[in-house]
Amino acid sequence: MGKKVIIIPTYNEAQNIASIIERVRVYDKDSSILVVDDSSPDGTARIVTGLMTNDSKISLLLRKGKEGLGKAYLHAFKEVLMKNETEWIQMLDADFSHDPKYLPAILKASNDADVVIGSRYVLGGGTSGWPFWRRFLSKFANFYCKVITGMPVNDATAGFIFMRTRIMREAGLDDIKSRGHAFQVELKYRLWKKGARIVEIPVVLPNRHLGNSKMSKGIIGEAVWAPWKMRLNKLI
Ligand SMILES: Nc1nc2c(ncn2[C@@H]2O[C@H](COP(=O)(O)OP(=O)(O)OP(=O)(O)O)[C@@H](O)[C@H]2O)c(=O)[nH]1
Ligand SMILES: [Mg+2]
Repeated sequence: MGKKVIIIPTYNEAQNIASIIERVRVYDKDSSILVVDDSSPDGTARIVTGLMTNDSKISLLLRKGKEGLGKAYLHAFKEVLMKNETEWIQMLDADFSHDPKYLPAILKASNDADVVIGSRYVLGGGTSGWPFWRRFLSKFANFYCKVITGMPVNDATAGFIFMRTRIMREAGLDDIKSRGHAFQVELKYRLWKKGARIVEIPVVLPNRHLGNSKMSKGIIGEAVWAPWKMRLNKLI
């Protein structure tokens, strides 16, 4: 297998970033790790710079200010794809929702796939410690997405994704305008439309360990409209 890069977007994850990277290294010793930080006021980037002195495969993409998860990822994708040496990209949240213990299973599943999703909504997957409203919202959003887009993915809003860069290059990802959960849907949708073989493996997502949620009414509203926008823009 060629080179892999694990991208970790951060906004105010000073309490999590060192320990999540440490846990990634338990399961994956060789991948590069790229932290994309939107100039978190809590000094997340400073911690990453410190970690870089001991692990030469860690790097930091420091952005000017908070622009949302989607923009941060697109910026990071661009940097990685530009260099043309990476075969796979893994997306991973800093807040311990995406447990690195699943990385070996994801890698195994990638043999016959272009996209591997760590999925809550396949047999054996789920959430733990999520409040009722959050579980409801997530399940509803995924059902809704599947019906409107016709994409055969059970967890379209998942952010725990492993993708082949070859197919990412073809998918016109720079045109994605969505920023929050809708970003995750549109990303998968564009890859699927380019013929990506998508595999879902079960993962259990706990609620974030420490720090504050960035979930907002705006992000939910955007997710409600996103599948329709995709349809109107003739993406569907
Ligand atoms: N660079 C960057 N990272 C972000 C931004 N918003 C969120 N993130 C990071 O993206 C990941 C997912 O964001 P979360 O805040 O956990 O969003 P969520 O999982 O929907 O909600 P909670 O787990 O309830 O907080 C985390 O690692 C965040 O630090 C942003 O605007 N810029
Ligand atoms: Mg989270």
